[in-house]
Amino acid sequence: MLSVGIVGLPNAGKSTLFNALARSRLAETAVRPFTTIEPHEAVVAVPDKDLESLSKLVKPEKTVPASVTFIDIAGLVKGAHKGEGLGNQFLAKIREVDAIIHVVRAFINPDVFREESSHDESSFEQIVNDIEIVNIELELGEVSKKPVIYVLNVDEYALNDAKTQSLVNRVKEKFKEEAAAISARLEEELIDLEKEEGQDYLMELGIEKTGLELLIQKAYQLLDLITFYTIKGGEEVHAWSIKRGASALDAAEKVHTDFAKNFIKAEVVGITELLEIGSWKQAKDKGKVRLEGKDYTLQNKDVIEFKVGV
Ligand SMILES: Nc1nc2c(ncn2[C@@H]2O[C@H](COP(=O)(O)OP(=O)(O)OP(=O)(O)O)[C@@H](O)[C@H]2O)c(=O)[nH]1
Ligand SMILES: [Mg+2]
Repeated sequence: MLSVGIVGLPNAGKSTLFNALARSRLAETAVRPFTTIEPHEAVVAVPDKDLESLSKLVKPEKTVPASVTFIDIAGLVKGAHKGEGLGNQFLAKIREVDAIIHVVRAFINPDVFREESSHDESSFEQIVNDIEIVNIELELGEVSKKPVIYVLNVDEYALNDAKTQSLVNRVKEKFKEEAAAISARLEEELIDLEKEEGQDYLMELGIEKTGLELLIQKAYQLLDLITFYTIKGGEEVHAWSIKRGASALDAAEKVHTDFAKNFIKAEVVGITELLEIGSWKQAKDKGKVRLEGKDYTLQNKDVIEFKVGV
């Protein structure tokens, strides 16, 4: 399963973002630094409208979304790799993840303690300074180079600012990695709202995607992942993530090791086509369900039924 570690300086808003992603206040957040001591993990369902549509069409007993594990750790400070602060204990955790979300403080809140706050809290220089402190610790802590998404944690009113957009672009350019602006606190507030209420609220603010949607999308792009679906003869609709370029056999392996061992054929149809036609049976009758062998290269959003021997 895809795992993503959340890193950053103390008080950057890591736990706030983590709670928002988990849609639950699992981690304590506070104005003091080093609030997080023990790492928290949450398994979060990947939002997927196509999966919802597929589930409506198949009406299975169970629908299982693809999932991502997010890990929230203690803030990293200068010297963390040699034991300063708390973060060093958790560098080991970060070594294991597939990708990193690096939260950078770009909100303005004098109540929230900040070390080395030189001038404008959301200036490019301050942001670069903060990022470099953490990056040096990751490097010295021997966290191997892995995909990073820089998340500028901004105040909600600044989300759609030209200034924020420019900061995001400059961070992307400077660090040659993905970057996005999110308001962790705003996202955290969504926990208390019904899904639709939350969507309306975001729309009013001119925000198209939730932080979760945005970050998962970026993580998939960075890790070059695609999605495929299995329907288990109509019993269970399941979404899976897999590396682009994976074969039908790789997919079978992911679903069940026995499937790979006893693989005969894969029945495959693209989800858009299946949804248009309206049922698996009709798709088969119309000859739209293809029979593919082990070497077939999976396409994003393929729906697959494995034919296995015993
Ligand atoms: N104004 C504003 N405050 C925020 C935002 N995000 C987080 N905060 C506040 O900043 C403080 C620190 O947030 P946390 O999520 O606890 O930060 P953390 O990075 O997990 O901190 P440690 O666990 O101590 O390293 C809390 O009081 C949050 O409410 C934001 O987008 N805007
Ligand atoms: Mg925290």
